[in-house]
Amino acid sequence: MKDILTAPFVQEVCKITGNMYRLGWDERNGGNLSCLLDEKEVGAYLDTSQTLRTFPMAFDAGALAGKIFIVTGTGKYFRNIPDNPAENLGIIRVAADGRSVGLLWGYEGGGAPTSELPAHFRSHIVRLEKDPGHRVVMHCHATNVVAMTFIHPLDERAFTRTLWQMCTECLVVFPDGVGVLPWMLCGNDEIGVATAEKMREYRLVVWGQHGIFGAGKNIDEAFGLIETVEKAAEIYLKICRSPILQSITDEELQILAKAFQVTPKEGFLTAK
Ligand code: 2HA
Ligand code: ZN
Repeated sequence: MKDILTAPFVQEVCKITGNMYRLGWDERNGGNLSCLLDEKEVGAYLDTSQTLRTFPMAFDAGALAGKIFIVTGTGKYFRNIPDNPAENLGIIRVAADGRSVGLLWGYEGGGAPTSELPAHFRSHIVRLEKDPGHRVVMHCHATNVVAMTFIHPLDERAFTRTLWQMCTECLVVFPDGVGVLPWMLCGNDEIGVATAEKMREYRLVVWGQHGIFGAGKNIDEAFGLIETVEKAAEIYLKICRSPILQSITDEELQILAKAFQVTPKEGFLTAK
């Protein structure tokens, strides 16, 4: 068996969570991440038949039965993950009945998976239906995105249009737009259900006055979506109190979509 701490999937999570902390998006225990792993790849590092502990789940994750994920721990700090992955991360497998997860590695010292596991697992289920290559769900408290949810209408079309108008790249990076939920209590299955419902249409879901979720085929993709929205939100906050002399018009956004061969979310741009 190879040393699990040298596994690319552990090192990649360490690297990204450390970066997200340094970006200021994951203060204290803010944020969580889960990544679907390949069983064969994990098998080079761990005996995947060996369950160390079991965590019950309050929802049915049967659609993910047998699947293995690396998941950040509840109450753990992104800041501490790179120096101590074994305490702050866990590798878990969903039980055959979808009602519990078994621990294969990590959460040393009595830890458990993130409190947002319902939002993660329910989002994985929905995104895998859309795209078999889907792997990653990531949540953080991206500062400017959270700030924007205080002063911008939370209507998805309006929110997405504003973001698209802030930087030329935005429409190309997230042509599907951004789903938005109003403030809700977090850490439970209700917000998990609501988030996954949005994930049917969007790979990005903003939680009003809280943060953002991103989903993708890999960590780069999920992170890239979030950092692009965060950049656009930052520009919005810099300019929103100033007279606007010029912006990107819907016609220009249509030209952009055509040039980059992306399909903007239907109805989000005014028809030509
Ligand atoms: O894991 O960010 O939404 C802490 C949180 C809860
Ligand atoms: Zn959060």
